[in-house]
Amino acid sequence: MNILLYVSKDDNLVMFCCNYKVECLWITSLLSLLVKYYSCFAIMAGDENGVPIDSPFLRIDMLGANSLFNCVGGLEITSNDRLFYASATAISKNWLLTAAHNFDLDENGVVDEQITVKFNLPEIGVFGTDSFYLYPEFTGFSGESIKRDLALVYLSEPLPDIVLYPILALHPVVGDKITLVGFGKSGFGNYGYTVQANIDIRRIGFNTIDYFEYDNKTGLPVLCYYDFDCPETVGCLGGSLGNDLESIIAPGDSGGPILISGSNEIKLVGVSTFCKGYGGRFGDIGGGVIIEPYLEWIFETIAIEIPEVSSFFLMQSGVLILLRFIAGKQK
Ligand SMILES: [Ca+2]
Repeated sequence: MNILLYVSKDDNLVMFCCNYKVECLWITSLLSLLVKYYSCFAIMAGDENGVPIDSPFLRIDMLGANSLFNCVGGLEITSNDRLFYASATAISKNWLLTAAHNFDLDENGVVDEQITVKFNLPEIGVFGTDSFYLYPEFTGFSGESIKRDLALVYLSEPLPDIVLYPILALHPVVGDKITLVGFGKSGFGNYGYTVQANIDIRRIGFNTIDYFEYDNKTGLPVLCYYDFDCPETVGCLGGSLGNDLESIIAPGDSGGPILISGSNEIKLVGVSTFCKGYGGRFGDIGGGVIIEPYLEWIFETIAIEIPEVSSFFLMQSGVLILLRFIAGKQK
C-alpha cells in the first residue's frame, strides 16, 4: 500500500494520489477525511450486480482514434520524481484545457518547478507540453479558488488533423445530461475503486446536473454538482440514468471534460475538478468548473503567440499558475 494524502491548510479540501487497494480506505482514520472534498477523478461503473450489467471494462471507449471523444487524452505528470495521472481536453491543435491543480501538487497556487507533462491520445500519439497557464485567480485547491481551477497548456507540437475538437460555448442548466470522460481509476458504485488509472484507457460515463454554485462577479454558474445515483433510483425524480450509464469521476479524471454530447459533436461545458464522498460509491457527489465565465480568458490566452508572450503572461498573472493535483498515480 502506498498512499499520498494532501490536506489543505483549511482542512476543507482533501486530494489524494494513490496506488492503494480499495480495502485500504477502511483501515485508517482517513475515512473521516474522505467525506470532504478531494480533487480526483475516474469514471466509475454502476452496481456489479445491477441491471443492465456493467463493469469498468464496459465503460472503456473502444473506438480509439476514431472516437467522438478523441480530443480527450491522459496526462502523465512527473513532479519531484513522482508520477501522477490526470486528464485533459484538446480544444485546438496547440492547446489543452484541464484543471489547474494538476500542476500544483504542493498547493501553493503556482506551477511546480520541476514538472514534466505528456499528453496521450490513444491510438493517435503522445505529445509534449511547452508551457502552462493557470487561471490568474487560482491560488490553490481550496476555498473560493476551487471556482478558478482551470489551466491551459500549450503543446510543443500541433496535433494531427484526425482530432475532433469540442464546441466551447454553451450555457448549461440544471437537468442537463452530461458526459464525463477521463483516464482515471474505475470500479463499481456499490463498493468503490477497483481499477487503477491508465493514460491509455479512456472511459465514458454520464450523469445529470443537480445544482450550481454561482460566480459573484458574473452571476453565471461557476461550479456544477451531480450525485452518483444507485440503479434502484431509475425512473425517480433526479434518479439514476441507468446502471450502465450513471457515473462519477475518480482519481485520474481531474481535468477531463464535462460535456453535452450529440450524435456527431460534443459541447464542452466544464472541467472535472472535485468530488466528495466515500471513494466512488453511490451517493458521492462529483462536479467541476463551468467554463462559461472563463471563455474570455480562454480565448485571450490561446490567441497569445508562443513563446514570446508566455513569459510576459506569467509575470502579469503574478505568477501563478498552476497546478494542483491529480489523481491516479504511481511509481
Ligand atoms: Ca445523478
